[in-house]
Amino acid sequence: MLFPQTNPFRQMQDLSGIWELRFDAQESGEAAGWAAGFTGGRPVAVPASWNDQFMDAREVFGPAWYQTTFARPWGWEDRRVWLRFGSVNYLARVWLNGVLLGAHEGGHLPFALEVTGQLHPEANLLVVRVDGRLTADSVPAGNVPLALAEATVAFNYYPAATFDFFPFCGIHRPVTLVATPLTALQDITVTTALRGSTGIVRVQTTSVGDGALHPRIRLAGHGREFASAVTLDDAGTLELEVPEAALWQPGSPHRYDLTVELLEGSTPRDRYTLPIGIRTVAIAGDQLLLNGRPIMLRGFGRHEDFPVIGRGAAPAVMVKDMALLEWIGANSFRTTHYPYAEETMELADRLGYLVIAETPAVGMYLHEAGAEHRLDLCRHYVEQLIARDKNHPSVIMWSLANEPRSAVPEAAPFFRNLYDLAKSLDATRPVTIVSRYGLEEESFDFCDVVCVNRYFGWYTDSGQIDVGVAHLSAELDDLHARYPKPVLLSEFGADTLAGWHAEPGEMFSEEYQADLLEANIAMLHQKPYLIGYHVWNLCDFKTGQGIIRVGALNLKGVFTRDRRPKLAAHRLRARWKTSS
Ligand code: BDP
Repeated sequence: MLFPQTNPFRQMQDLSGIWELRFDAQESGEAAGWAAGFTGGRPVAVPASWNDQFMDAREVFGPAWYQTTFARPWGWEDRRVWLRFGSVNYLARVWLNGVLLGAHEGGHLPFALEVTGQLHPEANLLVVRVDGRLTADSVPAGNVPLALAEATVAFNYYPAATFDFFPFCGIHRPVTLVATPLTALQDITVTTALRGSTGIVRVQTTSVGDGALHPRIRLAGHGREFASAVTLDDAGTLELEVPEAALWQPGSPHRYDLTVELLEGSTPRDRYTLPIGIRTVAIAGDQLLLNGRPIMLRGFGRHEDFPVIGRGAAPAVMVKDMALLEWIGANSFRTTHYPYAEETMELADRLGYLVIAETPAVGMYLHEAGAEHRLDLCRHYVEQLIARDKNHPSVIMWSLANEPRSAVPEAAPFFRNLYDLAKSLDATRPVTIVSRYGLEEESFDFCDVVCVNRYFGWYTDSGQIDVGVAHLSAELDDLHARYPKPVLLSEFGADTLAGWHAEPGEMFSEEYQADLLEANIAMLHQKPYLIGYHVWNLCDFKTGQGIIRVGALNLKGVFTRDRRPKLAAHRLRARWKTSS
């Protein structure tokens, strides 16, 4: 479903605010009729994780029941109406006025439930049951026996997870009531190409309702307007040309407004305006090309994570993180380890950051029961992620997974399946997985880019930056020899306690982190096949409790959790603001 927008044909109402929440430890809520409304709720903010809003709920993962009431907006009685959830982590079941509307599995991706004709003029009761308990066959998984998760004792977290971040849960992104005409645009797919200096914009649309309506497009921007589109095929693909196109790229992220109208004769019945960027992405030999020119990615892995709100969408934090990227001179980030809020993707488009968009398949292990469900879910994530983010010029690559436990024969066919699916849905972008294994990652045989996470000088070669750099250098060369493709160092870094100093640097000091990053970057710039590097992490972030996580935090941020720079941030800035 298209991201909600307001214009003379479309309206929306944001249901964010203070809702009511009741935990259901006995799982008796459904039998007790809570779906039709419950008493004894406590106030809770939506969107936000519930875990840090209370003193008694940090390690409560559900089930929990949310409810709120709303009136039908004026004039909506003859409209097609949807309830759209930006994301709910992890399982959601939704009732409107006591009637079950639907269910959804998986955090971080939106879902919409149609409620046309079901709204009362005044009081409507919306109830959502959220279950954040992860299981062995959920993706990501939780509560996996240690041996199966291939975790070491050091990575044995409470609460148990197969990944290194806190398993926040709740209604994490806005809940929106959306109204469209009965016959409405349902989806728009835009791809762009270049013929010399002429931009080629191709647009496909789908609609719901009366099939007799037809789409018309126009493009406006940079003082010009383009309306003469040609129809390319039976599927109704429209194409228009933009001579001397202003291209989208970091530093000058030019965009055009693409307006799609659904016409009855010549009368518009629906309209949607999408800001688009004209740009191309390609792999050529060992290089990543943006608009035909090699580009080097410098940036970060990140998290949606902030005190109190947990993983909840917070526009001020999104804007702040973009400001940090700008200040430090980064040009890219990966949406580690799940799709980020749609508002963040829009900011990346607007401000000109290159994004590797990742599915929620983090830390997945593949050799146990539940394989079929896991594959179905991962396919669903790939489909939903591409459907959601395909029109963002900022997205230059799809990452199918982060650090799957892929040293098993099932792994390569599993990821081949997902790779083929991603390519069939979007032939315009490279597809990859991010590996902890390197040479043994058989999926690199077919992935377009080799992405590895490496912690020499930290988990191995601890305290010895130079030894770690030499090991990484040799390993990258081996990797490229085995898989002759572009290589991205997708994570490297060191935990660092802000305010802790040592000269010469030693582990956990600000000097050590700064020196480790600098020494690695100097080496990386000598590798002709390297298309970039992402420091782990932009900011410190919350994890489960464990002996390697002081204060239940991963401290590899170059900024603290409250976004203050460590020494490494200043050093990166000095490097990135003056060179590439
Ligand atoms: C990598 C993971 C990342 C962790 C990081 C670390 O991809 O999620 O947070 O290690 O240990 O393996 O800091």
